[in-house]
Amino acid sequence: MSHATTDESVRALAGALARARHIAVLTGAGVSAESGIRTFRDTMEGLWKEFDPATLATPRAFARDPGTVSRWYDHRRLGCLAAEPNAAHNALAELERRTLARAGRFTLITQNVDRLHQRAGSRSVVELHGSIIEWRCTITGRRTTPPAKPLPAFPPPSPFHPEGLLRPDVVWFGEMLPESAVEAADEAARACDLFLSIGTSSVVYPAAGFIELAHDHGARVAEINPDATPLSSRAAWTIREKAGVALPGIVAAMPA
Ligand code: BV8
Repeated sequence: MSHATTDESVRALAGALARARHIAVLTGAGVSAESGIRTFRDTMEGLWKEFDPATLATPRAFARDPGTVSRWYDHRRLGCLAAEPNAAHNALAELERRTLARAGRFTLITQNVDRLHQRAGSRSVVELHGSIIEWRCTITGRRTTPPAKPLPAFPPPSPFHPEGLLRPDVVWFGEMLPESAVEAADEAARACDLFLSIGTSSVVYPAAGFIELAHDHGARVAEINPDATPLSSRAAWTIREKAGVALPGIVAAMPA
């Protein structure tokens, strides 16, 4: 991997993006950081200092203390609803439009649960870890989109079943990912010729595995992240920049 300067990497990546047959993107919490949504790293250092993962983002935690867990998730849900897509989300939506306009393929795979990609206009969003904006009944599995105000009670009773509760429609640690999302991500990682890994610490699986899968199937990988990750070595380009700075610059550097 060359130690090109950021400008050289941005120009080279912009050229590759303009020519790619199929672009796949994996985003993590770093893409929403500039919208004011704390990343898992921050949240972990923050909230997880008092709590460990097992007390917040697992089915066992919810079963043991549904009030605390649903209160935390409702707090985060309201934060996501109050946030706005940032320049990174908008640049990815623009990149998708340009790729489709030249009959290329574009797949946006996200680990984020905040739905900001969709609000920025991205069309092909594969949500590996579900969505915090929707909640579902613990008995019937039926979904609802609560209004943009605090839930009325904790834990929230389900409107669909007398013994049910509402839980966030996210994938907790230890839970399977939605099969359709895994299939779509797997197909895109195998088929793409260019894979962008943006704003993820690349430690959670199977999500991070799609970076390796794309690389092993001959795609060129670009990593856009201020910090290195355990998968940085797979990247042909590493752009050590914030996503909200790097992505608009890359789109602007693309040949018209
Ligand atoms: C599964 C939704 C299989 C919920 C999330 C041991 C015990 C138990 C499980 C495991 C284990 N070992 C491995 C596992 C599997 C486990 C796992 O991978 N654990 C890790 C911690 C080791 N995975 C699972 O459990 C998955 N399920 O494997 O099931 C199974 C099940 C049943 C039976 C048989 C098999 C489910 C994982 C999904 C968990 N849910 N989110 C919620 O939101 O509360 S994970 C959550 O954290 C995110 O979605 C994301 O995936 C993950 C990491 O977060 P990131 O997005 O990467 O963000 P992070 O904060 O970590 O990093 C931010 C990055 O951005 C940093 O690199 C930073 O430098 C950068 N950054 C910061 N600012 C910017 C920036 N970049 C750009 N611009 C900026 N401005």
